[in-house]
Amino acid sequence: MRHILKVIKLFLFCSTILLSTTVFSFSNGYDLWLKYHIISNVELLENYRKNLESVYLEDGGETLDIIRKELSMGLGGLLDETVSFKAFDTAENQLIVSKFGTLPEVFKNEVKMDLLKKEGYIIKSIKQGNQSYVLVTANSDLGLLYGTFHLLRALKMHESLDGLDIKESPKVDVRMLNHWDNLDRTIERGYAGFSIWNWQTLPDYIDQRYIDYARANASIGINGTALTNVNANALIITPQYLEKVKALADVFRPYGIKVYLTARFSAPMEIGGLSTADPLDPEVIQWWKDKAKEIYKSIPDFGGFLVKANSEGQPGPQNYGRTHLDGANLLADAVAPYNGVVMWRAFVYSEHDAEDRAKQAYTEFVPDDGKYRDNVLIQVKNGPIDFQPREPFHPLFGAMPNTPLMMEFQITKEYLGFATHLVYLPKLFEEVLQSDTYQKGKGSLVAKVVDGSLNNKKLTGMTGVANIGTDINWTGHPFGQADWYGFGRLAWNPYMDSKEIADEWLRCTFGNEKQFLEPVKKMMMESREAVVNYMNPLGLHHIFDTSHHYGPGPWVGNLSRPEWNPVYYHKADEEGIGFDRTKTGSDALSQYAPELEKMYADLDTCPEEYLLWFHHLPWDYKLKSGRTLWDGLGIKYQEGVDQVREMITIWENMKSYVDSDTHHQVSMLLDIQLKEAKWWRDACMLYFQTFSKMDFPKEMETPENTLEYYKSLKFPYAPGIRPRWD
Ligand code: BDP
Repeated sequence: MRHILKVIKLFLFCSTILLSTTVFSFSNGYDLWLKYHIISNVELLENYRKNLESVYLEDGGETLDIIRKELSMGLGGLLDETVSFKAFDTAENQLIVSKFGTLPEVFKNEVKMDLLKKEGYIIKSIKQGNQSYVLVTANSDLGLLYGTFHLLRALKMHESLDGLDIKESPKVDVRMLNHWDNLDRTIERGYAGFSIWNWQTLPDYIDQRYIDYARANASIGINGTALTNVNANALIITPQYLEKVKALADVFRPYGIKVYLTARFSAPMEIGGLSTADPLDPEVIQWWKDKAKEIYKSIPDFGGFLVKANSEGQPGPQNYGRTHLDGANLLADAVAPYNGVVMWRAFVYSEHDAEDRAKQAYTEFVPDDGKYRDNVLIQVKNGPIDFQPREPFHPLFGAMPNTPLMMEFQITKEYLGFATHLVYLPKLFEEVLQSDTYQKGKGSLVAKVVDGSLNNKKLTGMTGVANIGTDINWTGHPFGQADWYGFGRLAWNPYMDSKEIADEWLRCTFGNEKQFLEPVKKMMMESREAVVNYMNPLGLHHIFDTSHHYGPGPWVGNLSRPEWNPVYYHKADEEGIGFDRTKTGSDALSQYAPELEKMYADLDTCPEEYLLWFHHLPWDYKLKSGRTLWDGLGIKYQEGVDQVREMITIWENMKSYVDSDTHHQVSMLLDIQLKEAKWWRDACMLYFQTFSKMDFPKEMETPENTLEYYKSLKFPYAPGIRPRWD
């Protein structure tokens, strides 16, 4: 009877598949890449059902319960069957999920657990007699959870169960998100609603979002979260808030996620009643030790502190004539007894320093290389300025062999079109990670610095400034989810190919239809170059309108701090445009390895995408194409606009593959992107024309408005504006 019912069910399912084109439902996007729809390939479905008749899952604590739930939901949904959890059974094809220690004896010789890190796992298909098994094993519960997510992903991607032989360990230890969330729930540089942390109802009310957040992060291997803005508020480490933080830490723990907090350097004064925050003052030292003790008492696995000090108005050790080293080691000593770490940010520059902003972090940090405590990670942004559409890698990555350096990427799109532009960021992340520092000769990739392999580092980390908010789909733009996803995957393995990540994300989020996957992947992969072209081509940078960074503002030159003015960065004048960072200019190039310095300094070998980053050149300078720099600039801006048009065409053709609401949503966003790409092209080219005094190249469309019009645009309520620091 059961068999007949199964056949009827299968028949009905097949007819639905045959009668309709596959339309993928993104629905409202809340479920991210973790939706479990029935496998659409009928043959494969039958194969999976046959091979996964039941599940043997070892018993255990909370993480094992989470695995059970995920498998019920995942296998249940994908196979459209109720999952049967059973004891180990030699008469059935089973999925075995068990730590190596508790693995049924018959499997112990099948796997080699050596070299598997605590969070690693093995997935293997095994034949024993007439039965076939799929084995997920690890040394820890968390490894099993990661392995389970991997297996479910493989099924969603229609991978074969035959011959599975996967061994995975994360290459980076700390894989975290930084939330720039304020206690009033606004988010600095957040474009997807308000903060998901509801401090008012915590600790008593546990929003389902916290659990779903943890699950989503665990599914991509993220194991840490800094809950609060780097422009920190000391209140977060008062007892009133720590109780709330503890509630979140309790939710995240079984998902393997540790909580970190931003420490305001002046906290001993603001909330501790001391008269100083001098890092060498005995009372201050004791205060931080006591604070750490208090935190670890309620959150025993507290990750540690993230600190922005003496940067953009934040307090720090230099207020007391001390150094970053003094500050970082002070906090490191406080958390060391509990295995906590300190992430000390290298994003520092000062208005009192006339040196090129791109050089200042190096000047501050390199002299102390090797002097930081073992539990300090210096957290370095990917580029020397500030999360621009394209920057060369930060010179610190090639210059501090004796200190662990943590990569900081920005997932939220402060400088890449907010949550309205489709820009696939893993492509940018990959470009940075694959850059060669030449620190130990050719092949000294940034990825090798980050994963510690270049200089044999024990502690490693990668962080991403989150793009998550209360929007129903978490990230505002449906494709913003791919950036969160891709960040997690690259933090796990910084050598992954961004195209492969796009493929995974699309298959897990939308489905496996080839006619959909290929064009949409192409659209994602090209989107990064498009934004560079229509915002900051040929090495231009930081020409955004001031404060909110929404849209172009290359004309801004009236801000009190020189390095907050776009004119500081493009240096356009009657002669030409660009920032001379060679020996004749700021000499920032000398902070890179000699091989790179030579390559970038020489106009014949400097890649054109970094031309104006390193050189100030005349408007009639001849590009490789034979055209003048001025023409080339216009052509690039135009190319960016055309690339967005192409994205629109691709998406238009995808109508039959995506549910109509999501399709429409993305279409509207792409239209905004096109409008803003033109805005960038027209505003920048009209402004630069006031210096070049040359006609636009024939390839460029005529600007839609006047320069005065673009200059008059004001956006006092643009989202994500930083709170005033004074
Ligand atoms: C800049 C942002 C600012 C941040 C700062 C940082 O404009 O809001 O506070 O970076 O990273 O990109 O500290």
